[in-house]
Amino acid sequence: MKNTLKFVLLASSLIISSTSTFAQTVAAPPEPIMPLPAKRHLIYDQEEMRLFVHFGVNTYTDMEWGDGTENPEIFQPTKLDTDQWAKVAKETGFGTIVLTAKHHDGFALWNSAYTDHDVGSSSWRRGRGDVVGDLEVSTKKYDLGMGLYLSPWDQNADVYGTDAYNGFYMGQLNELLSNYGELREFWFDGAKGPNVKEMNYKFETYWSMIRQKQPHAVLFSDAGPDVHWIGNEHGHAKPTNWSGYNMETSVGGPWVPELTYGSENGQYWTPGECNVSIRKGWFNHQDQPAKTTERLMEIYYKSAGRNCFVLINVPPNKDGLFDDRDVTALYEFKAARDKVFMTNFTRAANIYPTNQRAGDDEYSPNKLVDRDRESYWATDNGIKQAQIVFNMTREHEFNVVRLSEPIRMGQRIKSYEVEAMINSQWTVIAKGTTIGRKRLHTFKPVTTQNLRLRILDSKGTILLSEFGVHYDPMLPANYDQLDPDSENMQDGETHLLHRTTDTDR
Ligand code: FUL
Repeated sequence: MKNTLKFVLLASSLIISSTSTFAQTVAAPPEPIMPLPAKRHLIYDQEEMRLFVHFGVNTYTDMEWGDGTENPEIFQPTKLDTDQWAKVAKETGFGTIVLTAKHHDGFALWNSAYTDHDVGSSSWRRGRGDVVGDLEVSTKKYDLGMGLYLSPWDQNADVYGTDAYNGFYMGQLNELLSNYGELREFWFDGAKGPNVKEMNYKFETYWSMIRQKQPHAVLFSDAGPDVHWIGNEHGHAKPTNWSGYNMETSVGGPWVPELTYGSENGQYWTPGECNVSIRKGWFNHQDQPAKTTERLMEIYYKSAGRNCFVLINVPPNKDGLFDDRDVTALYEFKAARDKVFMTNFTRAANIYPTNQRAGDDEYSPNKLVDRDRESYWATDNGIKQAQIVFNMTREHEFNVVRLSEPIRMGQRIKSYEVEAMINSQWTVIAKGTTIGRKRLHTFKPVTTQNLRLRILDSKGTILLSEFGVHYDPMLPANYDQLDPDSENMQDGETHLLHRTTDTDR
């Protein structure tokens, strides 16, 4: 109430004191809507994509899951060059590298005081090798973040299955949290083989420990608390995807709708992360090719383009290097993204909204095309339906629409349609139920000069930060049929959770 009054007074004093030529209205800023992201989420939001690296004894046994009986001596990455990983990651658009410091076999890629199943027990670098330490230096050199995966399931630890394992796990966690600088992500994998001892993990305590030491690390698991698994390993989210979450599942727990769709009324800000490997497996197997640029673009549209963070895995080979095939695929994928998103045909359009917050320039619809995701167009309080017409300077052909909400103010838009003027008729070319950090729609190419965005429902006052249309020359006409998780599938068909196991090798 006080604020409103203050802004009314401010606005009228500006009008009164201004000379008649510049009457500028100043609107009270819109209120954020709960829940809101933390700074660690906003860091990930800036990056959008992170690079996953699966490396360990499986690289040498050609397995996907080891069993903890491996001889550490087999680990011999004689040409290990984490600078190569970091350079490629930086140049191809990734913000952080997340390394499997320990996979399910329990082999530690740093010299851990809690186990002999580690790099310290290999003759590689005379037992002084430290892959985590090398990666810390390289990520700093290339101005990247670092994240770590510490598998809860450990097939080597004798104490696994007893409460003592919680102490063991936290001991290892503490080594990683204390000795390798700032971390941006911690990955808690829910996988566990069949017929394995029951284990009562103390996840809440692990998470408290990370909060104390690494407040900027997002914590990933099926249940969040910061980022949650999207429920498949194809790198595909569903078109409806809220960042709100109530953590209705547990780590390694059963499928619940929330895992896939989030919750419109979720209490916590816990967006989905889509994880996928550039190859079939997570670890390097020489016979597996890298995914094509078309496949990687499809993944991008269905992950980053559906309000998800993206984690793409690249598996180093036995030498400790990324294979040329994967490196080439990453550069081609980057070039394809740049080509599509470099040109936004609405950039120079004349834009006419049905409502602009108190007529204030701060909330002008031109903010939609300024390439700044911080600035946004806003309506007056309580407006939940609005339209914007974009008159482009000439006709353009395009097949991608891009929208973003300013998510530091919460996620709010519930229903919208994008229309193109075709043969003098407004024709719907895309529609959606959520936007969030980024929403990309793909469709058969359309040629028009005039577009209309209709926001049909929102949880609160409308705020939108980006709107663009683009042309992707590689987009296949039958795009949706290529997607096993497309919106055309019945929900029930996608409810069986599947994690990669060794039988997928
Ligand atoms: C799964 C694991 O079982 C795979 O080995 C891999 O680490 C993948 C990212 O998560 O749950």
